[in-house]
Amino acid sequence: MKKKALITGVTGQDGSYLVEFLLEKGYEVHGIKRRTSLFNTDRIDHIYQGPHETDRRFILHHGDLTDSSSLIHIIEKVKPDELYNLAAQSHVAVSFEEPEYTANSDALGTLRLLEAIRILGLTGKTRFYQASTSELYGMVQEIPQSERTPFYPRSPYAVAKLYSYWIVVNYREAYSMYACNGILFNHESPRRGETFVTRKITRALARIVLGLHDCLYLGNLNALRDWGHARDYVEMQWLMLQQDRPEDYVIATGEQHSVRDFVERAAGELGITLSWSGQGIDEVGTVEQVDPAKGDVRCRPGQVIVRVDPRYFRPTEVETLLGDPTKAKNELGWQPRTSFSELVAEMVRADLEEARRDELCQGEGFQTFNHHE
Ligand code: NDP
Ligand code: GDR
Repeated sequence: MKKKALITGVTGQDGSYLVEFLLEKGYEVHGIKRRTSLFNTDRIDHIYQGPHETDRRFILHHGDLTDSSSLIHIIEKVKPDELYNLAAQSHVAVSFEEPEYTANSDALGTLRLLEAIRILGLTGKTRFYQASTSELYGMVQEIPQSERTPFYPRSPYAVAKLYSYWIVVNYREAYSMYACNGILFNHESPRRGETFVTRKITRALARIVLGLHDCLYLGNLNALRDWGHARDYVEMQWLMLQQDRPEDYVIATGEQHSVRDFVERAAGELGITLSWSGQGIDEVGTVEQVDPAKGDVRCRPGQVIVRVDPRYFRPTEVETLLGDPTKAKNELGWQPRTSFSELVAEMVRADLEEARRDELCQGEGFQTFNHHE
């Protein structure tokens, strides 16, 4: 019998890599996608199987974390062996603007799924993975952060995720469910949403190099993050559900870089050496040198291509995150495969390709749109 997995957030960055991974492992994969007025399946279109195909192993259902009835119906129909809860309003800055919706989906959504499993009598069958986050550490209490580090959330997003973390622990203890938290540190890829800082940087710089855009506006350049590759991290999500006992694990690289480092590295990939001047909100990044060996770079030395815009500052910031993945290394055999420089290079390559496509379209008289929020 094929194992069945159900993924919430299947249209997101992690969801798309996890589907690929589970299909490769021979699973029948079900995904919950929410209704939107435009298609939201860009990241999974390459593996989509239409309702009229035979032997479908990837099936999508309409549902929403804020709607218990949809969740109960889908879980009853699928009766999954494994349920991965990846859906969330996942943008920290947006959670300050939409705190109630964030709590509804990111906190109560998890409760709804756990209750559905319980109501349907599946506590002994369905293993549950919760997408917990390094944002739980917020104002960090120790460096690096491990499974034993106390939490101090600093955003409505992180507070909602804190509820989910504890309700998973509670259902595990109260009902003997196989339920666990993956406390994942930031992970990125060419499929990262365009408004998270890494993708915003690689996308904007690729366009600046081709002369399609002038300047990249960022918030806190000093924030420190532990960035890994999403493709590596989804494998750990699966492994956490294959153990004898359910436990919570930190997944991180154990290496830290600032937002400024990320900008410099991405610029370097594109053939630009940047220099920084000014302080605080007046800090700017200027093109110092252009490497002709990198091909067609259309910026010139002296051009300011990075500026700080306080609109991207958060009311409460998480200044520094650095994970200690020792437990996952010892118990799950975790070893990140992609280095920081490989991650940046892969993202830059993909965004340069996209920018070139836009350039071609513009050359043919088509309009392209370019949001950098
Ligand atoms: P994305 O933002 O790329 O994807 C989020 C997914 O959730 C999308 O499929 C989105 O649908 C869906 N979604 C949002 N709201 C609802 C809702 N109310 N009902 C149903 N589906 C909904 O996130 P990532 O893939 O990057 O992250 C996956 C999970 O891991 C998230 O829970 C995130 O909070 C958490 N996390 C992420 C980390 C990271 O660095 N990426 C680190 C630690 C935790 P749509 O496509 O329609 O928007
Ligand atoms: P984060 O990711 O908040 O860590 O949450 P994000 O990429 O949004 O921010 C990382 C850091 O960069 C700083 N920053 C900016 N951020 C954005 N988005 N835009 C900017 O212009 C900008 N300038 C500076 C931020 O202030 C922050 O310090 C991500 C999400 O995927 C969460 O869902 C997940 O839980 C955590 O990672 C781990």
